[in-house]
Amino acid sequence: MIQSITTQIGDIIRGHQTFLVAGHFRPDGDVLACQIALGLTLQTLGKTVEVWNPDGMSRKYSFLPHADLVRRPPSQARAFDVVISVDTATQDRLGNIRERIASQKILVNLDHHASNGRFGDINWIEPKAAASGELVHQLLRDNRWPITPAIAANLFIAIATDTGSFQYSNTTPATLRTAAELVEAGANVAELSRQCFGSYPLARVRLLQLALAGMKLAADNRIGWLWLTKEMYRQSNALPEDSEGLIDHVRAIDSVLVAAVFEQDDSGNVRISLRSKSDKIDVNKIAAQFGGGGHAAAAGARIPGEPAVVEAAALKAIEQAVRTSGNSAAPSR
Ligand SMILES: [Mn+2]
Repeated sequence: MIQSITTQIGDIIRGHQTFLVAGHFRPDGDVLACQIALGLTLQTLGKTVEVWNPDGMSRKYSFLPHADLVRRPPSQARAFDVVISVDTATQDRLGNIRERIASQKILVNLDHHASNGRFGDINWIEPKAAASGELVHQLLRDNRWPITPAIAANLFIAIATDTGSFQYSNTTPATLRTAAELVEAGANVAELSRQCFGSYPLARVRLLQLALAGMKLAADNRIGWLWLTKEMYRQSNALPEDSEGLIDHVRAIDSVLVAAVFEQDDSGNVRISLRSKSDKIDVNKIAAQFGGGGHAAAAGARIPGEPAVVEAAALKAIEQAVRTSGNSAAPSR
């Protein structure tokens, strides 16, 4: 009999004692909430567990129940029976975690990015899932492990953030059924939504204000983009984590099919985030041209080079995708 992947991973968990739950740098709601939910589950099962993120817990998601489980990796390397990597498409996105793992017997790779490099010993990659939170929920349900209110709250936020509050095209009937089960298990929709989507720091809005002042449009307003410069962060007193979701303000313009946000990082690369509103434009493919990846509707890349050069190259690729998509221009007021 062929074992289901959730039973396989369940058996690995049942058969070992020490665990690391690892997630990608520049963490979003999905990765952090999945890391906490898996950490809580492993604790309940009596396992010894560490939960590491290269950037630690972000201020934005510190409202998540048991957020204090998420730590930066310690300076001394540690040995684990099992490392579970969650929501992380490529190993390099685990940052300094990799060098802090002295040894591991099994690496479990659990993710929903189509571009995932399948770097685990066991790979459960499900691009149809809107969020890794859907997979974690399925893992718990199939193994009949308890979904406590704290776990439910975390997994609800994992899914709510990766679906833009259940608005993006990745929201399927299965996504909504999972969300319903999480609400039944104790996730408080109004309270969690207020904490997650309705309580931004003023610095984030100031950053948005500065960035929107420099917003640009091309291809009959079908492409919209903005820059987040170091000067804008300085002026607004914003943190890197405050950039999450700013792209949605460009994406939400009626005529825009592809939204982009450019940002210079400390190592001389330009980070580009891409969103597509057309099912004929796959931004994962655009990002892949620059060594990045993600999903059809949301992707990103880190591109070495001068800002103006990278911007020109990226826009050329985006324009090409928009022009060949057959989407006609719908000029905005
Ligand atoms: Mn995700």
